[in-house]
Amino acid sequence: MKKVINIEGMSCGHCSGRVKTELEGIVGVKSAEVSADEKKAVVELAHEVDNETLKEAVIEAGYEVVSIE
Ligand SMILES: [Cu+2]
Repeated sequence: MKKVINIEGMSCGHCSGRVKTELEGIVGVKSAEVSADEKKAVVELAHEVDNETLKEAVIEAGYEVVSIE
């Protein structure tokens, strides 16, 4: 299962690294591929993780969630 998170505010690899670390710290997230250029994160889930939890992790890293698909 995959979800795509559209994120505002990332400008470089340091930003995307912060988001990746936060997302991969969530139970149920197998991996997160984060791109500052594409302004998105693709998360691979082991089981359902609600959007609110994903959103909070991005906010914790210091960025804004535009939408989750
Ligand atoms: Cu940055």
